[in-house]
Amino acid sequence: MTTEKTRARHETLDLEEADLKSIYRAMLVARRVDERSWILNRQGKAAFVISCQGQEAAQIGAAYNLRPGHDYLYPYYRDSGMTLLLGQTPRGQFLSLLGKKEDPNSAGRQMPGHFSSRELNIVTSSAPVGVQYPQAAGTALAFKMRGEDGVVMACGGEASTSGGDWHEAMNFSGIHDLPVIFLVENNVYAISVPSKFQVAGSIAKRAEGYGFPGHEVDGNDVLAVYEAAKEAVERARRGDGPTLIEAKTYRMTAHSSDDDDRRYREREEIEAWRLKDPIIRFEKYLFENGLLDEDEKEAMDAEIKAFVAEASDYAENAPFADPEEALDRVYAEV
Ligand SMILES: Cc1ncc(C[n+]2csc(CCOP(=O)(O)OP(=O)(O)O)c2C)c(N)n1
Ligand SMILES: [Mg+2]
Repeated sequence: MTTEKTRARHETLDLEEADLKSIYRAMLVARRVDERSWILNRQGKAAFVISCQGQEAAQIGAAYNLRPGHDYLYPYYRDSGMTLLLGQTPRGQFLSLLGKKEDPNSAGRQMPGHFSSRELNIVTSSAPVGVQYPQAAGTALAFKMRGEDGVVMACGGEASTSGGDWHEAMNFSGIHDLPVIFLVENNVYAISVPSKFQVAGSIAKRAEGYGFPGHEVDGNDVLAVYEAAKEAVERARRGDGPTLIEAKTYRMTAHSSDDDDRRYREREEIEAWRLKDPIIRFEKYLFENGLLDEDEKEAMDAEIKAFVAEASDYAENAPFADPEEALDRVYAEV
């Protein structure tokens, strides 16, 4: 009893110091890549940016439970933190951002945010919000029919749960006890529409109606998200079926670089959420538990900033695709 009380939170989750450092590092890499992307946009080099800032804990806490290349991920456009954790690189993200030939997602054909990797089992998203959910259910059904222990994670924003695709996927997954985890990153806005005008009631509680567990977690607390996702992934791997996780978080930037959020939300609201910044919060936990100090933090950040800058320079200098290649891999035959 006493020992249980004095154990730190991460110890009760079987996370070791190295895990915590990897998680922290992944959150910081995601943030620095994102910040750099906005600079490239303001310099007129990147046409469009869509950000993960504020959602790093939700993304990395959840994805830390996946086995890259074995499990499947159906990310949505904000999940750069998640895809970086699973093995995509800052260089690849900048190549995609700038539409270069070497872009690993689509060789410069898709908008940024359409993460895709055959090796890592990351399936590209389609333009309509929410269609990833039935696709993810289909992949989970394949795992089940083949008797394999892979799991599928499908992600989206809260507004993606207002569409019919979400219901169909939830219902089908519930009927067939599929090994799928639905992660809803509830960041309060759907472009300019606040969630009170987009979502009726609780998203997490809807899971009960489909016959499987739903959990609402503090999406800015990386350990809370990790814990919920760990349980969900274990449950799916055991063959016990789906789980819905609603991670309550906040979109710290405008919807995209084409959006002016000053028209629909107060600066004070953003400032209040900045105090709950998931990275600063996790840093505090690491400091308090003697797992990180100022010097180590500074050194890690400097190292990350340097290699992010290097990745961005590489992408800037990389060639665009040749015009003759424009239709390659778009049609089976031209
Ligand atoms: C079916 C459909 N409707 C509308 C859009 C336009 N659209 C793109 S992103 C977006 C907001 C989605 O909000 P949410 O799901 O909360 O994700 P967030 O951007 O907040 O992370 C909308 C309405 C779309 N792509 N697809
Ligand atoms: Mg949203």
